[in-house]
Amino acid sequence: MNLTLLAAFAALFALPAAADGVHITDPYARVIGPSGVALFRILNQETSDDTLISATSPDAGMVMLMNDHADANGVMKMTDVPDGFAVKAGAERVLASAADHVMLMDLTRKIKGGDTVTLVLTFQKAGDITVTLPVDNTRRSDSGTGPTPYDAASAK
Ligand SMILES: [Cu+2]
Repeated sequence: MNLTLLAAFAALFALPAAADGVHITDPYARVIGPSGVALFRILNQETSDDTLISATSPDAGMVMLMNDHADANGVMKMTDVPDGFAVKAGAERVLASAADHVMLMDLTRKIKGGDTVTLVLTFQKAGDITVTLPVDNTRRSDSGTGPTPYDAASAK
């Protein structure tokens, strides 16, 4: 049995009956040339904390969890987040363009507004959630609470 399976079994046995999954709401992406940014809300309806630990995409050569923030001199910096995005039990985390985001690099094809990109989000406990994100290069608002046709959730 590999580690992923072990983790899956451990998660299964740890899940209380009332657990209702991890939800991704109102996901969307913006692209500029060969890179893009993916934004969405993470709603953790489980009774234990979870963390988005990594992401991959068939549409990008590299995907990174990143954070924009001001450094000690007030200069905006973008750094990767090796520990991932933690979401407390029952809580919601909003990825926003000037803060937490998922960065798509080395896009594998020409992507324009109106297209969609696919992201596979890997959570420590909830496992993989595949999300289809509409590309909207003009949108600047944060992801809303949904429902939208692009919402996704962890497997039950
Ligand atoms: Cu970035």
